[in-house]
Amino acid sequence: MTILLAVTGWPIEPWLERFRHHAPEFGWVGPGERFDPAAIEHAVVWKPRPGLLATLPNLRTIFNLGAGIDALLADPTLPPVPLVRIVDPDLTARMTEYVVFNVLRCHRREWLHREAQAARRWIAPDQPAARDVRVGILGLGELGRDAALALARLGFDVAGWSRSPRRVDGVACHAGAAALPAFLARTDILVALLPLTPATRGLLNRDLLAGLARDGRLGGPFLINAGRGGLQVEADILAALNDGTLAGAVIDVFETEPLPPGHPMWAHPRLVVSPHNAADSDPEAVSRNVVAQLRRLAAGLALESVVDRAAGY
Ligand code: NDP
Ligand code: OXD
Repeated sequence: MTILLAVTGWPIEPWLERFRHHAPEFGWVGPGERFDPAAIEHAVVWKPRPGLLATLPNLRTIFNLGAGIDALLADPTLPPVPLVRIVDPDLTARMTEYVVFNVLRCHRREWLHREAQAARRWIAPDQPAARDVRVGILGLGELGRDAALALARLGFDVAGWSRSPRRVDGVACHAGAAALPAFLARTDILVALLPLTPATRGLLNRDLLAGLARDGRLGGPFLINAGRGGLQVEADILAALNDGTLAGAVIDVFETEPLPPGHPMWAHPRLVVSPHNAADSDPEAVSRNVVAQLRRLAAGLALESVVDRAAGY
C-alpha cells in the first residue's frame, strides 16, 4: 500500500516520522521524495496544493488530518473518492478545553478585571452563577456536543443548534433555520463550532448578532468562534463590538489566515485573538487514528468518519 503525505502550513517531519513509526509496513511518500503517481492508493493531507490529488490516477481514499474539510472541497479538481476526516478524542478534548476556557473568560469578564487592574481600581462586578448564564452552541456535532456536555456539567444553562434534530443530555437542542431566532434570543455566550459550507458562510453577521439576548446577566452578549473564519463577517463583528451589540468576542479563525498585521481585530480591546489553535491536530494521536483506518481498509472493513460531500461536511 503506497500512501502520499501532502501537508502545507504545518511542519511535515513529525507527521512523516509518526506515520512511519506506527505503520512501517506501508510505503509512505513524503514531500520532495520521487514517486510514481500511479502507485499512490491513498493520500493523507492537510491543505494540499489544489490540483495535486487529481494527478493520482489510482487514488482510492483521501484522509484529511483535521476535522474541517472546507479547504479540500474548495478544490474543484478533488477526485470523487471517499474523503475521511478526523474524529478523535484527543482533538475533541482540545476543543472542549478551548471552549470551556473561553466561556469562563466571558462569564468571569476577564476584560473588566484586566482593565481594572491596569487602572489599580478595586472593582467587584456582580458575578452571576453559571446557572444564570445561557450558553448557545452553534453546531452539535463531534466537537459541539462534547463542549456542550462539559459546560452543562459546570452548571451553565446550555442550548445547541444543528441542522437536523439532536438529543444531548442536559442541553436544550434546537434544529434548523426556523429555530435559530429563539435559540439566539436565549443566548448570552454564543459559541460557533459549525463547519464552513455554502449554508453557513457569513452566518455570524450583523443580523444574527442583533438577535442575541439583551436581558442577560453579563451586561451584553459574547461571541466565541472556533469553527471557521468564513462563518463570520469581520466588519459586522467589529461594528457590533463598537456599538455594544456585543460585549466581547474571542476569535480563533479568520477570513484570512494568518490574520494580517494591520487587521483591526488585533487591536480591539474587547476582542481576544487566538491563532487558529483551538484544537491542534496532534501528530501522535492523529497518525494513530489514520493508521487504524488504513488497517480497517486493508482488513476489508468500512471506513469511519466519511464526509457527506453533498452536505459539505
Ligand atoms: P461535525 O460535522 O461533527 O458537526 C457539525 C455540526 O454542525 C453538526 O451538528 C451539524 O448539524 C451542524 N451544522 C452543519 N451545517 C449546519 C447548518 N447549515 N445549520 C445548522 N447546523 C449545521 O463537525 P465537528 O464538530 O467535528 O467540527 C466542526 C468544525 O470545527 C469543523 O468543521 C472545523 O471547521 C472546526 N474546527 C476548528 C478547529 C480549530 O482549531 N479552530 C479544530 C477542529 C475543527 P447535524 O448535527 O444536523 O449534522
Ligand atoms: C481542523 C482544524 O479542522 O484544525 O481540524 O481547523
